[in-house]
Amino acid sequence: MADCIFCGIANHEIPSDTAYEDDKIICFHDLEPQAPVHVLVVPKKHIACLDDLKEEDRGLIADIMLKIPEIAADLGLENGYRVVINNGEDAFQTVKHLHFHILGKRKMTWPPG
Ligand code: D5M
Repeated sequence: MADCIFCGIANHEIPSDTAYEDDKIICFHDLEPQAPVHVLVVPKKHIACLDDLKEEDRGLIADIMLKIPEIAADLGLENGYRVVINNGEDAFQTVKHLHFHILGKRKMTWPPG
């Protein structure tokens, strides 16, 4: 989608520090890391947020969920990690292209801010 930063990264028009990539998914290090390890797992298909998911996206979302532990293991997150989706305005979603944050290598707190 034009003017979408994450579509630009997925299309290799915008550079990123890529940690993993396949034909459907790209994972890259966050520009504003909130933990010693902070990557974003992004479907290459433009989906703005969870509310826009369609039945046809079921396999894609399953692929992402199954890929996350593999990426976490590759990043050395053997002590655990947090996976976050900021969905919509109240959740402070700033990039309107669905993405899964993986944060690790520090103790997390609960509840989140
Ligand atoms: O999180 C959006 C996240 O995206 C936020 O942590 C900054 C990150 N970001 C924004 N632009 C880039 C680029 N170009 N590379 C890497 N990371 C980026 P949200 O859940 O929408 O608040």
